[in-house]
Amino acid sequence: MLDYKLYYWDLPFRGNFIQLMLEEAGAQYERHEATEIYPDRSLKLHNPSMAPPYLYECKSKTYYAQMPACLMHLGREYDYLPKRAETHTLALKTILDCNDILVEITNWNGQVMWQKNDWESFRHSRLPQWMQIFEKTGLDHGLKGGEGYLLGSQISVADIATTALFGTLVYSFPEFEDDLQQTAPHIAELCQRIEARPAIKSFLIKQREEYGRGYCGGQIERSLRKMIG
Ligand SMILES: N[C@@H](CCC(=O)N[C@@H](CS)C(=O)NCC(=O)O)C(=O)O
Repeated sequence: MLDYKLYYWDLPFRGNFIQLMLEEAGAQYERHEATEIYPDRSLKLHNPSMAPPYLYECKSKTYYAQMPACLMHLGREYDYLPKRAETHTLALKTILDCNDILVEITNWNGQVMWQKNDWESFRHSRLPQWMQIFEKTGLDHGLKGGEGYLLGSQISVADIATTALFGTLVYSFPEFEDDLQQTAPHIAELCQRIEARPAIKSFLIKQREEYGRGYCGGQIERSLRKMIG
């Protein structure tokens, strides 16, 4: 029986946060084209939303949107939320941090194309600062070489989100591999460890055959590639 339908574009970007969680949890799901909902049906849904990803839960016949809300929902459904108040709140904070980074790296969701000076300042100042935040968070909660997770001894949605962010970034733009390794070595290792989990690994192999190194698509991906290249 089908558990979920995910409506998103043929790209990893925000969709992978949800897809990695669904794969990790062993959920039965289908991926649908975002255009089946967006833009014409968005406002007609019960629980309307502005933009993909949309997640349809079959058992409750409910649509959800906003990537962090979808991921928190799946975290609750599949028991991937930390139990303590601090780490539970930090799980949401981590997903929101990831979503902020997606907004920043795409220059406010592609509203403006990157200019060299702004890009250099983002890549060499702001992005490393974000990486340090993740590294320090992991170290504060017991992440060590080869063991532990971002928020403690158990895997949570925060690890899925961190991997969907940095794992995808490094795969789509191998130029970032050294940046992450130098600035946040424990996060680099964590992403590799999460990507090696059996369900996630086989999903990523298939996805990467299909999409290659595609990231967020459109003019903004071309602008990003121009800056990095
Ligand atoms: N805050 C939303 C952002 C949604 C968003 O920007 N979606 C992109 C794809 S990743 C889109 O298709 N946007 C079209 C639009 O905003 O009209 C979320 O986290 O889900």
